[in-house]
Amino acid sequence: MSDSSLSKRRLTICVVGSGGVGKSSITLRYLSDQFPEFYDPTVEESYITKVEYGANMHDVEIIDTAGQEEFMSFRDSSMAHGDAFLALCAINSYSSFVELKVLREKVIREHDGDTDVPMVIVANKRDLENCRQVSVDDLVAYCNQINCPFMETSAKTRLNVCESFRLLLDRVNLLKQKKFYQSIIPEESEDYIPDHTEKKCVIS
Ligand SMILES: Nc1nc2c(ncn2[C@@H]2O[C@H](COP(=O)(O)OP(=O)(O)OP(=O)(O)O)[C@@H](O)[C@H]2O)c(=O)[nH]1
Ligand SMILES: [Mg+2]
Repeated sequence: MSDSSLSKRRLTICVVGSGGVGKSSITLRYLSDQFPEFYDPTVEESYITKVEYGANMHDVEIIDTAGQEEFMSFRDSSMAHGDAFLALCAINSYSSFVELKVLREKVIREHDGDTDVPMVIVANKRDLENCRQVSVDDLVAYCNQINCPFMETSAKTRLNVCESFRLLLDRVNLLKQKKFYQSIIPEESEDYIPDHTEKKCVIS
């Protein structure tokens, strides 16, 4: 896969979702392979890292946003500046799934109605299967409806943590290519070849 459509400038990834779904845990697991058992609500944390993608290293900023109500103003300003979004819910919390849908709409509004803003839906805490409230069917139906890939993860066991960030970079790359081709070949043109290769969803 070509990495040429990942921009040379820094890519900003926002990790969003309601309070306690595991945004900080998945970020720390990805960046330093740590898992904090305790819960310390985040105001906002930002990390700069380099990520290998394709043949090159890319500068990436990861913003671990707030989920708690009292810190929402920080989150909203970060959402407006994010290039790509890991949108989390936790499989043991149906309300976090409902909140995720609201958050996605908010991200789209912040990006001038662009439904192609790069996003991966992440259903975290997969290790808590016995307490599951969000079914795979619910997730598949929603992600097919919004044409967005998803993964089930566990920050605790490491399941699919790196893979979900990687999937988001793939998504950034794919959507940039799509926008580029749409800009040079209008959809009504007979030469336009729709991309049917997009993955609709990914099940762990
Ligand atoms: N069992 C299990 N617990 C998890 C997992 N991910 C996070 N947790 C726990 O869930 C709690 C909240 O995790 P955080 O990562 O702080 O959640 P957050 O989304 O950053 O919360 P806010 O910053 O308040 O929005 C902590 O006690 C974590 O240890 C997971 O995959 N499995
Ligand atoms: Mg946090």
